[in-house]
Amino acid sequence: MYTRKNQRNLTSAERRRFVSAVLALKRSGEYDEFVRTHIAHYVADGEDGPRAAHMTPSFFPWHRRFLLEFERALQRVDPAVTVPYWDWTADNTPAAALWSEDFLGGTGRAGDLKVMTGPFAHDTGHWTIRGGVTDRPYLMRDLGRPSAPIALPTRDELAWAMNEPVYDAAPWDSTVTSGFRNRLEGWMSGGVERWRNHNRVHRWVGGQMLGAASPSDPVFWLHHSFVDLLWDRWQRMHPDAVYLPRTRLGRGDPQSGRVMSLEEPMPPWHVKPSELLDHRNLYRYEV
Ligand SMILES: [Cu+2]
Repeated sequence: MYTRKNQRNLTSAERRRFVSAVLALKRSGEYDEFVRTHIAHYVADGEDGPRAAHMTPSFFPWHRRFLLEFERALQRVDPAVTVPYWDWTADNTPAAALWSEDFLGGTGRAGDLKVMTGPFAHDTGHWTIRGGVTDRPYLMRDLGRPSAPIALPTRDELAWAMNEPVYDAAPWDSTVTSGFRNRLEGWMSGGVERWRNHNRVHRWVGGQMLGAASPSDPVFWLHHSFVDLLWDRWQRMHPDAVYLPRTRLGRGDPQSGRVMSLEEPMPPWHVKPSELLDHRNLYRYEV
């Protein structure tokens, strides 16, 4: 049992140890394996094949397991390290300590968006990006997208997702407008409001966070740690709510075999959503 802390409460020693463990995984090549796994399971609505990770009910359990795998890898380097979370409704500007030089570093420079500060700046020699969706070897960010500013999700926008009492709904993809899952994952149609909550955060950071190679930016883990916390909080707010779909979809359903119901194993770990509904035997969130 261990605790995931709010990143704003980490001591400077805890920050240093988190950063060192991440850099160790990068050196060993394990970090890039995580990026590759995320890319391999990024299957959109319009593509063929099972959709375990995105635009799908198992968005939450898939990422819970993905974070656990990453956290176990970090803990093999340093058993005291856990994945902190970033509450983007509170620490919602590029001036937040999250982006300081001794933690994740800051935004990218004008022009090529190359990150120039902090431990993950390419010029340190410790953070070369491989196998991503762009051929740029350096980490890029565009915090807040100054050329066409967007804001991080507000508490009201988050509440719009959290107050939704039903977990998910047909057609179980990016087009569904009701249900907690897509209101938090954030695929909505139309205009600047198109990206909600989780997706809006990816947009706000910019750079590699925009695409399937998003774990190339270590902030990915802090963002998804908060998303994982929110799933937990939603379950407590709605104690009678259940994961949906409950049972395998019928053969006539266009999503049959493409989305995972409660007892259908998710690639690549062959673990069922039902096995990931509760994390409290493994870790807790500091509140
Ligand atoms: Cu993802």
